[in-house]
Order: sequence, then structure tokens, then C-alpha cells
Amino acid sequence: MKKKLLYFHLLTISIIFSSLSLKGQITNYATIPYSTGFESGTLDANWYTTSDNTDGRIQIWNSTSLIWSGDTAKAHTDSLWLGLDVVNPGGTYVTNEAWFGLDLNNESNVRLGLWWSEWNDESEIEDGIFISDDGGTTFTKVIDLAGASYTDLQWNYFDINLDSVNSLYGLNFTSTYVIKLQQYDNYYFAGGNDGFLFDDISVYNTNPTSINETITSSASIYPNPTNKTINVKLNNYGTEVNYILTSIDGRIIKEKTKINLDRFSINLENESPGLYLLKVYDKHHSKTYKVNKL
Ligand SMILES: [Ca+2]
Ligand SMILES: [Ca+2]
Ligand SMILES: [Ca+2]
Ligand SMILES: [Ca+2]
Repeated sequence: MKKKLLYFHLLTISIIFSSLSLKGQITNYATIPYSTGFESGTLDANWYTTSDNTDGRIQIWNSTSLIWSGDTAKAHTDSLWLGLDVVNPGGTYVTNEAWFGLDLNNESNVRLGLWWSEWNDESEIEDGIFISDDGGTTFTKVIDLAGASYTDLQWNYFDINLDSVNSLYGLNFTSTYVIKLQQYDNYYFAGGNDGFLFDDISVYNTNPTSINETITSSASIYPNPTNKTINVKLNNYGTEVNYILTSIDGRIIKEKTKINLDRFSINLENESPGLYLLKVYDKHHSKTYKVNKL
């Protein structure tokens, strides 16, 4: 009886252990600044890729090797890019995952910049950018990559404020921070077709180097939420103030430079409802505010 029980415990422990060891497949976590344009032709040690069936394909492609119906898939920069699709002849739906690990312990003011394009990829809930702060055990989707809303083979830039993403989704900068690029579809790039292309990925720190820490700046943003206009009143900013308003997925909505007033307004009447990030900055100060458009 005792022996049986022990065996049962060992079995349970080994099952738990083996299921845990399937997670956390990243063995290297890059420090920042980190960047890759895939020009070495292989994924560096910070990456891990997986597909939920053998039809999934995640590989680095050459810009000139994919031509279909008069279109050529080209790198954003230089020759090579990372592609997620399904092997020819397709037909089976696959979830492709490309992870990369970052050591962001004690970091702040971190941004993720990346270029993405797609080829006739349908929009599914699984398509997007996901983040884990626990080595890939749990992921949160932070950006939709909805292929149907974008022009095929046109590169789009995302510049994502990870501090804002963290505060929005309750994530933290840890030593096992994972960014997952995920694509779900059932055909291959040229001829089918479906697929995601990625290039020029960077994770970088925007800590200003010569900030005067004793001067605190702030801006009053009102009304917030708003359905029309927001007013911005500046406190302790210098001259030549700039602002940049982005959607939560990093698309620039509005920007203005060298404002020499201590208050100004931004018209949001024609913008869709949702959360926006307003960065207000001058030479020595920079602060980002959440703006809620109703
Ligand atoms: Ca490249
Ligand atoms: Ca898709
Ligand atoms: Ca498209
Ligand atoms: Ca499809």
C-alpha cells in the first residue's frame, strides 16, 4: 500500500515536472537595448518558436524568394525577415508562436518597436502580440494584428510603450519577460495565401540622460474621458513643448511640435472611442498620460 502510494506520488510529481518543463522554453533573456533585423539568417539565442501542429512554419525568408500574383514579399530593411505561415499546400489551421525573451528587471521607460506586414491573412482572435512577465507561463494579448484591416505586404510600424502596457494589464518588468508574436491561419504565403512578416524589432529604453530630476512637470488633461476635445494645461514644462498622441497599439494619431503656450487643445471628435496615450515633452521633461475617448 505504502509503495503504491509512493509510486503514485512520484508519478504525479513527474507529470507536474514534465508539464512545467514544457513551459519556459526560452533559455536566454536579452538585456536592452535589443534589436534584430534577422540578417544573420538565424534566430538568436533569445528566441523560441513553436506551432501547434506540424503544418506550422516559422522561418527566416529572403526578400526575393516569395512572388505570387505579381507581388513580392520584401524585407522591411535589407534582405531577410521572419515569416509565420503554413506549409504548402495548406488547409489545416495552425497557431504559430515566435517568442523572444528579455531581462527587464528594474527597467522603466521601455518601448517595443517592430515592423509587421501580412499577406491576405484573415483576422482571428489568436492573431496578435502577447506578453508574459513569468517566462511564458501565462500570456496577455496586448495588440491585435488583424490582417483583414491592413493592406497586404505593406509594412506597418508599431512603437509600443511597455510601461503603459504593463500598467494597463497588470504586468511587471521582470527578468523573464517574454514577447510573443502569434499568427493563426491555414494557408501559405505565396499561392494561398496567408502569413505574417516581421522585421526590425527593437526593445529600447527612453530614459532621458540629462533630465533635471528636481523639477517635476505635469499637465492637467481635461475633460477626461472626453467625447470631443481635450484641454492640456502645462505646469513646469519649458518652452517648445511637443505632444504625440498614439493609439494603444502605437499608431500615431496626432502630433505637434514646438508649442509655446502653457495650454492647448486637441480635437478628438473624429477618433474612434477607446484609450489613447498622450506624451507631452520638452527638452528636459517627458510624461505620458492616458486619454479616454468616449
Ligand atoms: Ca531584415
Ligand atoms: Ca489570421
Ligand atoms: Ca490584409
Ligand atoms: Ca486563411
